[in-house]
Amino acid sequence: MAITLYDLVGRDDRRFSSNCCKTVYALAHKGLAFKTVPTRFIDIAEIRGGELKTVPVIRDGDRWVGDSWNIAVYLEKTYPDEASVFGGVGGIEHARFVAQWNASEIQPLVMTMIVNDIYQRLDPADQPYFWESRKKRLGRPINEVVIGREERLPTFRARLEPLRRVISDQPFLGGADPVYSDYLAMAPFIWGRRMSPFTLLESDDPVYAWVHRCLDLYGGLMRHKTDFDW
Ligand SMILES: N[C@@H](CCC(=O)N[C@@H](CS)C(=O)NCC(=O)O)C(=O)O
Repeated sequence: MAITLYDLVGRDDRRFSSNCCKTVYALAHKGLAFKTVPTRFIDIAEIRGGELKTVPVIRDGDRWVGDSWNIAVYLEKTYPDEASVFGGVGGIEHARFVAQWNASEIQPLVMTMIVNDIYQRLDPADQPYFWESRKKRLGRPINEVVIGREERLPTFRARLEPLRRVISDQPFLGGADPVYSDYLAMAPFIWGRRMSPFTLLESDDPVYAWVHRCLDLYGGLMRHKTDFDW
């Protein structure tokens, strides 16, 4: 039976969650059949009686797993005969580093640049919740948070330097083939391209070429007709 993924959705079926896309990649990497349930922020409380507060969430038969990292680990343990999403023994420790680098250096900075664009592309029923919750989280109204984003771009691009150096020498962080670290590092770019016209990368940046290599994976699974073209 196919695995079910509760996948965050905005307007026009934009599947924009930086965390859900990690799970989509992990499922595709393992070649597992899955179907998605488009889920707005306001729908999350209805998943399993409100027990799970964030997406992604998967249901695999009678097993429910929440949190993108837990899901990747679950899939790796439950489906050991399929391709290793972490690239084999030891890969999980490396992926942990990439996850933390992304969570501390990259994701929050991208948020300050695109949060208002996200708001504009949400289902209208989600907008009041998003506005208030992000205002509380970020300490200011989100239209103020994005002010000065052009000035923050050089800092953002400089923070990509460790990634840039590695993927200039090899196609993926995993080497010749992608691994979960690639999907972790890709997540902010999928988020950005899906919700924001703000160009995070120049087309001559090696990171741009890597982003497009990752977008081409699994038959272009992560390309969507509504994506911004950068
Ligand atoms: N650590 C979690 C974080 C998940 C997370 O924050 N998901 C967001 C969507 S990307 C969410 O569901 N937010 C719910 C909310 O803000 O109410 C994971 O990686 O799965």
